[in-house]
This record gives sequence, C-alpha cells and structure tokens, in this order.
Amino acid sequence: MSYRVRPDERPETGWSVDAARFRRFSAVNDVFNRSWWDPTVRSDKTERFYESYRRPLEEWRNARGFQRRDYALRNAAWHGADIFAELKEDEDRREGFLDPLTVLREASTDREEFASPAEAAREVKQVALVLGADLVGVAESDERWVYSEVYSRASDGAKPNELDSALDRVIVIGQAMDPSLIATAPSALAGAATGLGYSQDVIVLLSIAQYIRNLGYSAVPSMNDTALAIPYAIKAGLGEYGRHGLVITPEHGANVRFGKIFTDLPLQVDTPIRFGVEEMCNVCRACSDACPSSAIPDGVPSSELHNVSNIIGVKKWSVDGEACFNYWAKINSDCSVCIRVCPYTRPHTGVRHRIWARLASGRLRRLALWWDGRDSRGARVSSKDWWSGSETPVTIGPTRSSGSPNGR
Ligand code: B12
Repeated sequence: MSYRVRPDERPETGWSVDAARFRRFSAVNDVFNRSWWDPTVRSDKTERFYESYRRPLEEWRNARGFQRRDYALRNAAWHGADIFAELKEDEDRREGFLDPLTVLREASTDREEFASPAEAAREVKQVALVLGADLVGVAESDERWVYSEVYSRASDGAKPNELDSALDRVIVIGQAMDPSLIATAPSALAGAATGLGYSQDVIVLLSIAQYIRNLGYSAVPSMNDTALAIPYAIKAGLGEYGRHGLVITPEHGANVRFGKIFTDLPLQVDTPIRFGVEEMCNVCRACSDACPSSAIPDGVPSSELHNVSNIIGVKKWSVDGEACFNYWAKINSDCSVCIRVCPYTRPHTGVRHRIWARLASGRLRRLALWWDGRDSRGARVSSKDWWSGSETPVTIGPTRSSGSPNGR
C-alpha cells in the first residue's frame, strides 16, 4: 500500500447528518427483510433466489458462472455461516444476519486490568489479527448507527434491538474477499467470495469475543445484525466511503467485509483516515457506469431517498437497494460488479501498484484512471478460466490494525 494515508480531521469525516431530520434506521426496512414482508419486493423470483441457497436448482442457467458446480461451490462457501444462522431459528434468531452471535461461553467473573486504553487496544488488535481478522480498528459506539429495531421472521415484523448501550466500544474487523472469485462477477461463482467472507467472519468474531469474555468483559459479536457496519468501519479508521456506498480500504479496496464486536472493555479509539477516495469518486464513474441495475448514483452526494430502504437525514451517495436486489433475484445470486470494477480493487503489491497508488491519492488521479482504462483493469474474468486454474486463487494481501498504517 503506497497511498498517502492521513488522519481525517473533518468533523464527522465530512459526511453531513441533518440532526433535525435524522432518524435511526429500522432493520425491518432493509431490502432483504422487505423481501419477506413487503409484497412490492417479494416475488416468485426472490423466493427462488433464496431457495437456490438451500437446495440445488432444478434447472441450471445455461450461462457460464451459473452452472451446477458454481452453485455447489457458492453454497459450500456459505455453509459455515448458514449453520450458525439456522442454529437457533426455533428461538426466532437468525444469528449473524438478524441477531448477534451467541455461541459463546460465559464471561470470566474477574476482570483483567490493562495499563491503559491504548495498551488494551494494542493487545486486542494483535489478538484479532492472530485470530484471523485481516483489518481491525476501534470506534466509539454511536447510537445513530444502531438499528432502532430489528426484524423477527417469526412475527414477520419488528422486535426490540437488545444491544446493551453500556457497551461503548466497537471493534470493527475487516475480512478480505478472494479477488479471483470477485473477478468473475456477476456470477454464482463470485457469490462464493461472499459466502466465504461470512463463514470466516463468524469464527473470527466469535473467537475475538470469547477472548474478551475470558478477560472478564462483555463482548457481543455482530455480523450484519444490530447496527450499520459502514459508518463504524469509517469511524474505526479502516477506510473511506466510496460512490458505490461501500468502504474502500487502503489494503483491499472495497473487496472486504466487515464484522463488529460491541464491548465494555475500555479501548482507545482510532481516527478516521483519508487517502483521496472521495476526490477519486468525484471524477470516477466506474461503478455507476457498470452497475447492471443502475442502482449506483452518478451525481453528487444527496440526502434524497430512493425508497424506504435508505436511512433518513444523511447526505451521502446512496444505492437503490430495491434495484440492486431485484437484479440478484433475476440472476439467482448476489452481485459484486461494483467491487470488481472499482479502481481500488487491484493487487495491492508490486511497483506498478505503488506508482498507481501515489497517483491515485494525489492530483494525478485522472492519470491513474486513464492507466487503468488502457490496461482494461477490472474486466470480467470468465468463470471457465477460473475453473481451469489459469486464474489462481490469490492469497489475501496485507493485514493492518488502525493506528499502524504500514501493517503489522
Ligand atoms: C441490506 C444490505 C444490502 C442491500 C440493501 C441495502 C438497503 N438499502 O436495504 C443490498 C442488496 C443493496 C446490498 C448490496 C450489497 N452489499 Co450489502 N449490506 C446490507 C446490510 C446487511 C445492511 C445495511 C442496511 O441496513 N442498509 C439500509 C440503509 C441504512 O441503507 P442506506 O441508507 O442506503 O445506507 C447504506 C450506505 O450509504 C451506508 N450508510 C448508512 N448510513 C451511513 C452513514 C454515513 C455517514 C455513511 C458515510 C454511510 C452510511 O450503509 C448502508 C449500506 O447498505 C449491510 C451490513 C450492515 N449491517 O451494515 C451489508 C453491507 C453494507 N453490504 C456489503 C456488501 C459487500 C454488499 C455487496 C457488494 C454484495 C456482496 N457481494 O456482498 C452489494 C453492494 C451494493 C452496493 N453498491 O451498495 C458490505 C459492505 C462492505 C464494504 N466494503 O463496505 C456490508 C457491510 C456487509 C458486510 N458484512 O460486510 N446490501
């Protein structure tokens, strides 16, 4: 990584929240939950989409990347996360997706003391990296990003969000996704990168939470449930917000998933970072041009809503979740085209990358984009090439805890 990474000194990292209009988001309104209760989103196609994750499709699409072995791999990659999600469904819990993970031993009754919050944060980050996180940072808990209520499949409506507000620190972890799979998006094969990310996340989050509990503190591991990952990842110094509505990290670009652990262990928090992403997204339209469902805005940040699946009162680039998810239902898999084409999704090693990164985080960013265009970087890789082994699965790049910009 050779971006010019610097602390973001702007209040709220430059994103404007209109306090008078702002309303916390109810998870009942995210587009996945709406696809259960809202007839304007639910359809035969969305049912079939979910079904394709549970049992083999009877008819395979005759398109590369959407054949039997692609779905076989995708669903195998999801298997670990699925086990935890389904474990307590009879208690109306879908752990990791609608409810926090709870497969943990009790916390120890006596507390380990740390010399300082800085020392505690250093140690927890070291532990997080050794337990399998690729990136880790710490943020202060912020009620605005905690769901006002969560979704209950049993009642097909809202239930209270039980997160304890005394847990005032959030450890955010990043898990890089396999770039060789993402390069084939859109495809069921690329969906394996998503599934793997979640399956790995579950184990890493549970292990870090158990470590903290063994020291006598509370720790609630959370994946997609409970709170919005993106504002927390930004606050924890893991990356900057991009036009595609995703966090772009200096190590893996947007090709990364986030999990979080809420804790009362006193930890020093990290500072948000800047490395030219906002300026780059102002001149780049790679994601909005390539998005198959035209769900990504090509204009300036705005607080206008596409539909009830957007949070109210935040001026930002916002994706049309209905359009995005409709496309998933059409192709029977999730889509990662915006990640594939994003200029920050690239091998983060070697001299060429270092030069590119310097250009991208400075005034010559347009030259960096031109260079990418000339090299056709971000072009879709055929799943046939992936299966033939000519696209070797790439090992994941550098790791970092916030506050140590050069990695471990
Ligand atoms: C629901 C959801 C979706 C839905 C629908 C979103 C919706 N509006 O309903 C859809 C189908 C669009 C979707 C698609 C994808 N998603 Co998604 N999604 C989520 C999920 C589970 C909940 C987010 C939510 O509640 N959104 C509803 C409202 C709040 O949406 P919104 O107003 O448009 O706000 C979005 C952003 O603007 C941002 N945001 C919200 N508040 C604020 C405030 C500030 C100040 C800022 C700067 C940003 C910000 O977060 C929201 C993300 O949807 C999160 C996990 C989580 N708990 O955060 C993952 C998550 C955001 N998705 C993720 C990913 C990777 C994807 C996909 C690439 C698919 C894939 N392969 O996994 C695509 C990308 C599409 C895109 N360009 O956004 C990652 C993002 C990682 C990253 N690098 O940033 C997350 C964090 C999951 C994870 N475990 O890592 N997703």
